Amino acid sequence: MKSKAEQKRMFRVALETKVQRMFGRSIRGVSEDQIYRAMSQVVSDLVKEQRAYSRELMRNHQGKELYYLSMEFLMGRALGNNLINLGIADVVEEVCTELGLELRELQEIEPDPGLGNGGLGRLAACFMDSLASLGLKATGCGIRYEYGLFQQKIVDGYQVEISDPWLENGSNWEIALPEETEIVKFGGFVEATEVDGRLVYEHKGYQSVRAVPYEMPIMGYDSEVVNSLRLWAARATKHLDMSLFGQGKYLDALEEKELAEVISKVLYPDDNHPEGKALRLKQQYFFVSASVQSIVRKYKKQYGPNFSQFPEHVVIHINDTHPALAIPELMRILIDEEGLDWDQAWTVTKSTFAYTNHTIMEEALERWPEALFRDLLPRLWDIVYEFNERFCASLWERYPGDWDKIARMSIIAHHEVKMAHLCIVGSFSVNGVAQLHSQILREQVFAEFAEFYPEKFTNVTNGVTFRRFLLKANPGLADLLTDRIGDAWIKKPEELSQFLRYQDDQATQEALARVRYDNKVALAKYISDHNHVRVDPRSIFDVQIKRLHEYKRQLLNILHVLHLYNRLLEDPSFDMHPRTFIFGAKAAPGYGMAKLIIKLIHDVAERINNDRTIDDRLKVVFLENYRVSLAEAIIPASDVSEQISTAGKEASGTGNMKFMLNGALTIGTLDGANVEIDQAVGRDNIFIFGLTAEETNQYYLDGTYRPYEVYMADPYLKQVLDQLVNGFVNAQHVALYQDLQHGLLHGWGGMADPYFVLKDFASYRHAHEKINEQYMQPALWWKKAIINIGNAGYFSSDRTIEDYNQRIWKLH
Ligand code: 26W
Repeated sequence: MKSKAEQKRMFRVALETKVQRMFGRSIRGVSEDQIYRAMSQVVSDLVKEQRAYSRELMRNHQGKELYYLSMEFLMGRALGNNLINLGIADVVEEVCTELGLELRELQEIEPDPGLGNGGLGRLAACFMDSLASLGLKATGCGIRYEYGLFQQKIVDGYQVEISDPWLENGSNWEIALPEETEIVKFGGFVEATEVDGRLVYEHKGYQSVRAVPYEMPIMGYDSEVVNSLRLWAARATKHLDMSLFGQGKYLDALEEKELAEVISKVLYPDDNHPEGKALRLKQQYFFVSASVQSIVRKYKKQYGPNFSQFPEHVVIHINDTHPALAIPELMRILIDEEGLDWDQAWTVTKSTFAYTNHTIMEEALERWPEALFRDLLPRLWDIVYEFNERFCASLWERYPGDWDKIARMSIIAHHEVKMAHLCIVGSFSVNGVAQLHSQILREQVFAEFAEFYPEKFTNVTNGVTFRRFLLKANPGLADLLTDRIGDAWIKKPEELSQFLRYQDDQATQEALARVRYDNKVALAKYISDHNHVRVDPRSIFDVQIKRLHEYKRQLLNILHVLHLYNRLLEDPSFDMHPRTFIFGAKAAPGYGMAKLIIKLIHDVAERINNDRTIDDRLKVVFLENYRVSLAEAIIPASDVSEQISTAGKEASGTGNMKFMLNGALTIGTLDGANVEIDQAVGRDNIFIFGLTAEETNQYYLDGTYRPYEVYMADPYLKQVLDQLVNGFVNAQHVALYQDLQHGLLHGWGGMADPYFVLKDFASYRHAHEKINEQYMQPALWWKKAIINIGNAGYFSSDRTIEDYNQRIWKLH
């Protein structure tokens, strides 16, 4: 181990040399952007050295390996994380200071790769961190989108989407591996011929696309294992180009190239709502086919062509149904290319895949039209068809004559392929992401499958990485924890419970309050710079950051804010600690209601923030372009975490865990992982309100919910709903929220207020009154904050990965 002084000297020399070699100038003559580029190169060189070392160690590794297939990996910025994992964060910080630079500012230069929409993509990224930190061999497989999730601009209160060319200036964090290119085939037709008494299938007339892998090394914390995130980029096949060129069809060749490369061009910006477009299906098959081909290739190289051992060396995890085509793709390769018969291939396949479901929202369950599927993937269609025939036959044996049941469970029905059914039948394990969610899967959404395959169904509660969301995002709190309980918590999350000893210790409470205050000052500055609104760091920072979706109920939050404003205006004796409500959310570009709610938040903010009569006691801030790096800045500065989805709808939530870990108190429904947070901290340390999942489900079944009656019976609620349409929130455009209000009160043909905003309003209001009272008692509030931090250990993704490994993957 080198001394710190020596490490500093070496890093400084490496950086100065890199600047000279990249830009032909000395470090004094280059811009901050150039220094960032040089520094990321130096750091990525160190990471790659570690990776080479790790690969040497692993060369003769015979154990099982995990492949985590996901259409989304929302990694966030790499520089800071890698500095922490290399153990040189403070060395580099000091070198920067010597050079008159701010490391924090340099980090801000890195584009935040937004290769995901929300929770599902961020979970995959947390898993990559934990897998490497726990020393488990794993590869993430996904798509190298040229454009990540759109960047959000707010113009006159409306969301405007701007493209996100995150690779524009190149990335130092990836390694191109063109020599490991795979070919993916689309379209065409299948010819079956008999050879030596057995059918041989040949795929003809297809178009092929090259899949080129780019690997991002994933370092763990204090671990020798460096894993990879393998992202596939689509490229035109060369020979096709050349033949057209030869015929003088220059433009046709270019068009061909564009058509191929469009596959990995852009991430679909829909969360919980599938786009039934051919391009999306192409994306799915593209990355899945390339991944499975390369997995099989690597297996054969290491273990030879005997596939009976395949499941002992390989487990493939399917992150929601998006990579489901991996199942028939493995069948195809084993049968068509490796010469196995159906039964042999099926024995291997059904022991290889595990599937996680991430949502019960009906509209999010993927289904592909038969015609589209068949035309684009003719060989896979045959396989899925056969697969379904055999599955239905086994259902028939178990439920003879029950045609309705068989039709409901069938993989292909009404000319659609149901991807969730394909996953359940083709995997050895199916799991939900929180206790309640897994229970709903077993008892409702997939009840008939759980009866047929009881042994497949299980739960693994989500978790988050403490390295990024505490150590990196909140160094003040990390230092305080380490000072009190040592630093074992960084690798052993259960150690956080030691902090519970300090719950009544005044000095610790005050230290925690100071850390929070400093973080709030920093966020207040960000808000002042970006929103031109002054917020008081002594006010309660009450935060809701997540995708905008009706079921997540940002609407409930903003209606309640409007209610507080009414109280401040009308009741001079209304006793309220000053509050700052902070929102961050992107809406899917095609989701009109979500976009209208963003506009509503801005209209309410405009009115409240400009009202001098309320003495700055209430502020509303919408932070533009919510993304991972912004989450890292907001969460450590939050006092209250809003987790207020309609009970039964949020599969888990992971933001809730990040806030708890940083000592914010949750106001939430008994939904998703909130249920388990409630169990962990106890009802005194969380603000629970609203209908339960059982109650909302009962209403859905019996149809007795009457929001209009709730509205008529609650004058506070009636007031805010009336203000939506009487010009109070937007005097210029009085009709803007008429449809929204009508939908809540009467519905639009379907159910009125299907997310129970009105029904839960009163109990939400009361929960907020409790927050107000308790915040004004610091000894009580900070004790609760410590109890939240001390009980957060269970919600580490290290624990989640250990659960997956014990119950499902069985990696050695
Ligand atoms: C194809 C359209 C589409 C896109 C994304 C359908 C469904 C999705 C995801 C399943 C949505 C998602 O991100 N789900 C979230 O997953 C998190 C990680 O498990 C959970 O914490 C969230 O509750 C869940 O909404």
